Amino acid sequence: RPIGILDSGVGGLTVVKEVLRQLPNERIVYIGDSARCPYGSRPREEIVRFTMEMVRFLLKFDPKALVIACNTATAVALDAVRAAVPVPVIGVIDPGARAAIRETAGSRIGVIGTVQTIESGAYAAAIGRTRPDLTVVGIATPELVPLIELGWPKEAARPVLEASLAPVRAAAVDTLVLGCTHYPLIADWIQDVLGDGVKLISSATETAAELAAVLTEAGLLRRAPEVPVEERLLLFTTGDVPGFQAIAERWLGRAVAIRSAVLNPER
Ligand code: DGN
Repeated sequence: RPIGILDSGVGGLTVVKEVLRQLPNERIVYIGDSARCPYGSRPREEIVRFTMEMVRFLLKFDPKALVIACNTATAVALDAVRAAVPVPVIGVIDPGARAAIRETAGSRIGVIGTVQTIESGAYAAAIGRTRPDLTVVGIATPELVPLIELGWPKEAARPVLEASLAPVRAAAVDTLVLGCTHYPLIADWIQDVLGDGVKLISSATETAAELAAVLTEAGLLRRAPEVPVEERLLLFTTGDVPGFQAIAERWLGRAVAIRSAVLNPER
């Protein structure tokens, strides 16, 4: 049985890459809802509905676990998904919060993400549960998702990045959580703008580690010999296939086939 992974678009590929690396025997089915991306500024009810449509799509592959590789969907819909499916469901916010706590050297952690992720206060809550002494500064940077989805070149993106990240600079944080799974795709551009004094945190590594722990605990880890990536990775998008493929191949560093998916509200 595969692991089902979902995102509003290409961002969850940052988690896919880590799962491929940490769990080399597992099969993955991925769906990115690029046709309706970004989710981050949509009403909560709509995010839950769209997320459940992706969950139903993935359930047809009989997954043994689901990963919500989208901060927005994790912040808004994690509980609804957990209540609806009979398999373990892993989100990206608790793993990202843990990584930030481990890495921070000072007392101020920044989080950038979509409007819904920041407004939900989910990172502040997750960090505050173990480290109430830390200050968490949340800054919504929704402008970054469309430029990543559309594969903008660095020169065009630079002025947008400068403007979006100005409040992060002003907040004087030593650690910054990339609280949107799209952002690691441009982590080096973000680091360029902020300088080396700010440590960037992606939840992908920690999320894959949590998935490994959950599967091990449940006795569901696949022990079979390693399978070539082409045979264990099934990627679907609801949007433009060539655009998705270009980003996927650049990020995963290999040729991949992309399939087109239609999400149905009923089934
Ligand atoms: N990749 C998604 C996230 O982590 O929040 C969001 C992108 C979006 O839909 N705006």
